[in-house]
Amino acid sequence: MAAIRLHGTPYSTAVARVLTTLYEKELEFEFVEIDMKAGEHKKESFLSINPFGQIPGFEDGDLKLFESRAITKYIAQEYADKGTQFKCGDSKTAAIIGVWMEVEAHQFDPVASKLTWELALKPRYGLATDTAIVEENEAKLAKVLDVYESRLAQSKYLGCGCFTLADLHHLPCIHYLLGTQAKKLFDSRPHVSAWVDAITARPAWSKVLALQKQQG
Ligand SMILES: N[C@@H](CCC(=O)N[C@@H](CS)C(=O)NCC(=O)O)C(=O)O
Repeated sequence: MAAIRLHGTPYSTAVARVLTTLYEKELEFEFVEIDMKAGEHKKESFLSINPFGQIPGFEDGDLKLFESRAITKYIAQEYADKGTQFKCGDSKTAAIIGVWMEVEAHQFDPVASKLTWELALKPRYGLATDTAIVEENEAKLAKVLDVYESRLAQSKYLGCGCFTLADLHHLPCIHYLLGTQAKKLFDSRPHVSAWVDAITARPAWSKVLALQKQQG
């Protein structure tokens, strides 16, 4: 059994965030597919990893973790000498990277996740999109992306001049939204658009997409 085990489905945005990090770090790991339709994430064996019954669940030897962003931070620290470094500069730069990780979690994700659900996932499940929710959240996302546009006019990536977790954490929702009408919000902002091109071109992200395809 591999020391690192990631439980989930690669289609989940939270799981894809962790998968991308593992691929960026070039780590060996076992992917344990969780059948959510069968309610496997609510069964005792999985609840011993994540008591909230949500994917991802993560194990590294005796260590059990949940919450995707806490897992990616652990991987980046524990395996600092492997693969992508995810950092540049001094402690002040690290603090700025930290700010943009919080921005992703508290400004971008709540809005992007609602749009992902309404525009990308509901249609897949044959559910009707709520246009009022879409309108409200597209307006909110536009405001968030205006801030990103000014930031990215000064810095190639959000936290600093190199790719870090602050950028990586955005990938799964951005990927879903690029397949929807919300794509226009990214395309219409030149610096945001160049940043989206740079982060979605990462080989680690292609590996996540390949795993999604493989799982059907
Ligand atoms: N904040 C959590 C969110 C985890 C989450 O919402 N997972 C979803 C899939 S993306 C899930 O397990 N949903 C099923 C449920 O809540 O029962 C993280 O980042 O890990």
